[in-house]
Amino acid sequence: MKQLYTQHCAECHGAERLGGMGPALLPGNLGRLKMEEARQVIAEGRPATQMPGFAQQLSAEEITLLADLAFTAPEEMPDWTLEDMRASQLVPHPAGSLPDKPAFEADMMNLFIVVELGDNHATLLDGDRFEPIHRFATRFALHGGPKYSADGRYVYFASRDGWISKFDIYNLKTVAEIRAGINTRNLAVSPDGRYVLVGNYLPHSLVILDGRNLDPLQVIPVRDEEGNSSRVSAVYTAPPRNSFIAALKDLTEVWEIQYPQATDSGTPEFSLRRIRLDDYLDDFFFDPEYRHLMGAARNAKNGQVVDLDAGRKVDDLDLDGMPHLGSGITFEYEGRRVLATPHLKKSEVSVIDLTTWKTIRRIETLGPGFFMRSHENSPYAWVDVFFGPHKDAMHVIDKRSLEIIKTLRPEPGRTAAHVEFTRDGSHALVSLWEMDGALMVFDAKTLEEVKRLPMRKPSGKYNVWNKTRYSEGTSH
Ligand code: DHE
Repeated sequence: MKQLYTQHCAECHGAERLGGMGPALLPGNLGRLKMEEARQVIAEGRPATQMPGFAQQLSAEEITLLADLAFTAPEEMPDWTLEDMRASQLVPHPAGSLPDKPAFEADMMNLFIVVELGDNHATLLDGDRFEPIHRFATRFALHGGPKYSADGRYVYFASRDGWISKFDIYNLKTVAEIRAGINTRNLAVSPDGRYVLVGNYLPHSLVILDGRNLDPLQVIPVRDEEGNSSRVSAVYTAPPRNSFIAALKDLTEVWEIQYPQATDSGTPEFSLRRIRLDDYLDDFFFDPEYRHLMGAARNAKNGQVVDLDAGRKVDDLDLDGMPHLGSGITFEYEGRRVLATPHLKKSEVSVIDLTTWKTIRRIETLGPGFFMRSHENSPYAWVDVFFGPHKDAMHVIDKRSLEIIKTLRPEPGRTAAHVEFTRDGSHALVSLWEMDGALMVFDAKTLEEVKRLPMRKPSGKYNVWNKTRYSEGTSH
């Protein structure tokens, strides 16, 4: 098998499967690619990429062997050092070299980035007219929400392969890129744009980049005091705390990484604070003050609430259905603030009181969901049904009654998923999550579809205003 790989694949995917011109062929790097799809890609190639088909050269058995390899973990944990990162770095437009004015006219705060997973592109969309402004190539298999700089000028993307890209929206150009890991979870950007934190599965590390040209500043190996290492589940920025928070998959700790203040000079010093817990805290949400984390471990029965100031767990949480991070929203319900989240393994939306930490409602859905969204100006929250026979359904929940008031089926039989509102909350944008899919625009009051733009498997979409203002109805 090794010989087959070396002969046919290594030139583009790297001798150790860590990637090169083509993506890394390691478990986890290939997104939701299934075994059967992997076989098909090897046999027939991947349209719109350099990946050729090998059906003429390889037998079905050999194709299966190679596909198997892509789902097999490497024997030794590969490393990815600061030197490797530096060698990968591309800075076609160094900070300060491009005009500080937008090259086009639009409400710069009502733009959307729409990620099109189908052919690894992103579309910049005018959120007033619902017209594309620009479409550009991204790295393979982006995952997690792209993050904006506070002024909305730059957007940072992370790919599962570890590529971090910085795109200048004013000038419609990718200005810097670096490979910060071999298998990356996501990134976070400090509100002042000075630092980018990247969380990796492979190697077990956190990487701090300079926000300007993505120069790598520091690698933090993720280990406990006994030397046990861990994958990073996700990293987030916590603006009021001047820190990043990292969720760890294999250690019962949460990490807070404090960055230096803007007035500091010289080499920046990042301090690491370990919050030790009794159980794993894989996925979590912040409360609006960024004081508490609420999370569930992937295998645990109960979630836990962690007080970041006190540095300890303060309560248990009835959260057992595996929420997908980035899907929780908060809103006022009967005078109290609640959190609502769908689950990847349960057909329900949980609504949790953020004062008592009790689950106050379980809203039954037609299947497990991935993404939930709302907006301050809308009485409704939208949640998809990503899995199962009802993947074409999108529930609309009234935030005042916590009842599903309508179930939309924009294209029967085809996946409808991931919602994001316009800046003013007047419209909700939904993905028809298919190769020959579309971005569907709904009037958020009448719930009628008003426009459809063809797109290649559009996944997440991100409104500049809602993201940079930390709207309560969207992911941060
Ligand atoms: Fe995601 C966000 C974890 C599978 C699409 N996903 C996130 C975040 C985490 C996460 C921690 C928040 C990071 C952020 O936004 O910065 N996702 C996981 C998993 O652990 C899981 C279940 C397994 C895995 O393979 O990683 C998983 N996610 C998926 C998918 O299969 C999806 C549907 C398709 C894909 O891209 O691979 C998917 N995840 C997304 C998207 C976001 C995301 C589109 C950003 C949501 C947002 O609106 O902010």
